[in-house]
Amino acid sequence: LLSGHTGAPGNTPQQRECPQLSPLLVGPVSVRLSSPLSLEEIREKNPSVSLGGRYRPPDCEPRHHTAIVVPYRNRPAHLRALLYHLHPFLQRQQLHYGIYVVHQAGNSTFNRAKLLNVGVREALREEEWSCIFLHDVDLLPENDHNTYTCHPQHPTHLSVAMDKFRYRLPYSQYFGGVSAITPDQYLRMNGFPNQYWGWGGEDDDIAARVRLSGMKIVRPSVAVGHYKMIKHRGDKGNEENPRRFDLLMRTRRNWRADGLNSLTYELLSKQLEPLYTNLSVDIGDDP
Ligand code: UDH
Ligand code: NGS
Repeated sequence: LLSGHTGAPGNTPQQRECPQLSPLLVGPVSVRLSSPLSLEEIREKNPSVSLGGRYRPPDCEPRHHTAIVVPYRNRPAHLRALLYHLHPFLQRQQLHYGIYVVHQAGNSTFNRAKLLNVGVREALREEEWSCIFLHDVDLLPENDHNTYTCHPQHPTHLSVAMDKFRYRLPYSQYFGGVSAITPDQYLRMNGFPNQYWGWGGEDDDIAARVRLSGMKIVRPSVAVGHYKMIKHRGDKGNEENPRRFDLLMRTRRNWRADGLNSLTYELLSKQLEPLYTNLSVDIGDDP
């Protein structure tokens, strides 16, 4: 009786699948680098977003289930700008999505890749996301044809044309900013390194893992992959990591041993905020 019925009881039975190309897309948009609104006002502008920053298109069955994972500490104004911009952007793409902010608790040296590992694991604990986005808090997509979905075989790098790099790749293997993987791809590359404390190199390590595990990086066109970065200074607690070059020379030897299979952390809290899920986590410190 229930087979084939995907909606919850009481919903209109058996909705039509969303179209391949959303009719709501507008193409290039101009982006505000700071949100004029408070979190409360952003919430009021996004009445269809449910607790924890989740959303499903109201009148079609979504083809894609995307979790956005944001590594985070002490950037409240950037987070507001991102939420202000990203919620409507993702809704225009007719995705089922959720936004997870992974907050590094305490004052230990920042570790972006380890926070991303935590975010992926915790997001997958909650829902069967088909695609996971790794999203810096200060990057705002400028064209909604840059779809927040995954390639079935290969990890995707989305932020191919950032304003600060004069709208092109800074170097051909660049994988920083915004990228995306499926759960299978994530397992295959043993996740991300846990050992990059401080700024730099972790994104290059992740790109190397993609190749070492037999995959390649796919990208949208430069015309569509435009991002604005909110300008800021280097963060306290995220100084340049002097060990990054040594670590990068060892990726080939280390990637099978350091990653998802060696990840340890303590989840301090999980808060379902109106516009995002806040994971506060103790990831330890640079040994
Ligand atoms: N992040 C935080 N808080 C921090 C540090 C980093 O939230 O204190 C997150 C945030 O999502 C950010 C991402 O980690 O977008 C990457 O941070 P980043 O400082 O490596 O990169 P970003 O592109 O800045 O924001 C680069 C300018 C600093 C370069 C200095 C080294 N020469
Ligand atoms: C490379 C870094 C990457 C960084 C990229 C862009 O040199 O982590 O620059 O940096 N790799 C190493 O340091 C080994 S940016 O211009 O955004 O500051 O993402």
